[in-house]
Amino acid sequence: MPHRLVELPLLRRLKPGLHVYEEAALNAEPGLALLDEPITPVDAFFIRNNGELPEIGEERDWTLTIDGEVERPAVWTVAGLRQRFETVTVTAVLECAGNGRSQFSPATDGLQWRLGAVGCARWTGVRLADVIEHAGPKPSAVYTGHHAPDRQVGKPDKPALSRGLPMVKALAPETLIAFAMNDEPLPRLHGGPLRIVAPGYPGSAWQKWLDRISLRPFEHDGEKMRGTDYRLPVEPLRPGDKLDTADFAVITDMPVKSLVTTPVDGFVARTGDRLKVGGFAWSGAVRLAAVELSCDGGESWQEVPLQPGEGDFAWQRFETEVSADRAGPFTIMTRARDVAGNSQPMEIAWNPRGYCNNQVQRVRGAVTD
Ligand SMILES: Nc1nc2c(c(=O)[nH]1)N[C@H]1C(S)=C(S)[C@@H](COP(=O)(O)O)O[C@H]1N2
Ligand SMILES: [Mo]
Repeated sequence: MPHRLVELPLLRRLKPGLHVYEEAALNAEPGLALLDEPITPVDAFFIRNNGELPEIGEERDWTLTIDGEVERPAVWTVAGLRQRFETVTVTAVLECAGNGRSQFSPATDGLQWRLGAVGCARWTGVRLADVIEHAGPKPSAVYTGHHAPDRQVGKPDKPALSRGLPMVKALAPETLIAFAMNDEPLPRLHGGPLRIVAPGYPGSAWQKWLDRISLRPFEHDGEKMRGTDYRLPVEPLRPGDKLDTADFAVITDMPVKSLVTTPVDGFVARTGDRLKVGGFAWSGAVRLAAVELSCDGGESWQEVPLQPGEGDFAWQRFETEVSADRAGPFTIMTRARDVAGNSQPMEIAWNPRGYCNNQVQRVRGAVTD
């Protein structure tokens, strides 16, 4: 039976509010109103698959192998990991590198995500660093390679995705092998029994259904790690420019960004109303400095207080009111800035695969008399 016939009803039951893409692989995202919570509920969290959902048996039969450039290769069960290593919880934003790709002009190949391929959850597991240290990494190890049993649609011998992390991120205290999401066992759709959690890195680095970690003596070259996959040009490129993959670098820390989750596009307010504006801001590695809001097309910006987040990798809430004082179209924009001075651009620099769109969002509505 084609996988999709089984997967689609499951997704509709577990995540009824999501928009499902017409694709062979199962991909779905929520409307922004569903993201109006500090911790994104599982039933509102986007789903991204590069291949078919794998058959996953019982959790007690799941094993994770660590091998490659290590002194002591090992095979772990989920229970074994829990028993041997400290359990930690990290609240972190998970965002697909292709989130917002539909806004690129000219359009690029790839899933035409709107702005909902992002969420913030509590991830619980063991530190990837502890598991690596236990295996005794050799000095030759510079990168991890992550493996999972999912395969490209209709190609049972081709892995769907096998990405990895530079050693410095693999050993960072926030990077986990997670077995729980929002205090529930990690759902199968989100990679249960085990997935990588790499806070601040693009979703592609968060390998789902993790069953093998191989330490590599060079940048991992697994599926979707090569060519221009999940890479940005080092120097800006224009549409039509000749591509040399030597001039591309793997996306690591995601850029600073903000998202208005209330109101949403198409809102209607009455003149004289005080309109509640709320949303979130986040940034991959560099801490947030501020969020500003503009209701006059970017002529003037006003700083909006940021509420504290649940740790360094969670998104931070902002909430304010604006007055709808004149009838007509009304556009709300927010712009986040990090402590290094990077701001969201009004228009994103085009790149050939449509990654990392953090351009200022326009929420368009109307004010009526
Ligand atoms: N095994 C496996 N892991 C994967 C993927 C995949 O296709 N296969 N997709 C990646 C991408 S591109 C993203 S954005 C995130 C999405 O995680 P989610 O489906 O839990 O939201 O998973 C990542 N991990
Ligand atoms: Mo992704």
